Amino acid sequence: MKEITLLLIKPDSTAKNHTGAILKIIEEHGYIIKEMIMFHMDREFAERFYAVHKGKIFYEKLIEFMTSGKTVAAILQKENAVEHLRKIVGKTDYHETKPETIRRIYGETVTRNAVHASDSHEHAKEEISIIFPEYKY
Ligand code: 3AN
Repeated sequence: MKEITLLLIKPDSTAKNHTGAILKIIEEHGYIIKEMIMFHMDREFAERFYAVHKGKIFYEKLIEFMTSGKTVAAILQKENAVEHLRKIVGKTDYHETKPETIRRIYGETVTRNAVHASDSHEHAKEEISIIFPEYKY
């Protein structure tokens, strides 16, 4: 079944001009880009997006990083998109991920890990509604 999910290209990647290279990988895997924007998250927005992580040891570092530069957000469509995108993105800590994953190629640290991909249908829907409130399914 065709699904949609959310990809974020994080401030480390946009600052290093990796946006195009990452989107090329995405398109070569057969994803359709349904919507896409580039924006600079302010603190309030980042806190809303990462509300589930509030109180965790890495939270402040995460908010500081996500508000440090521009993010590209894209709604992607493909068969089995949620699970497949997580697979090609790789694990949170890029060190632990397989060599051909996006985080292994473009990530620097566990925080500056190049991209975000929704981890479930429920979260994809929630995250899309924060960034693309007008999006019609
Ligand atoms: P993922 O993006 O792999 O689903 P989440 O949702 O658990 O990971 O965490 C959101 C973001 O928080 C990660 N992409 C990463 O930037 C940061 N993060 C998660 N765990 C850690 C950690 N242990 N140390 C530092 N940053 C972390």
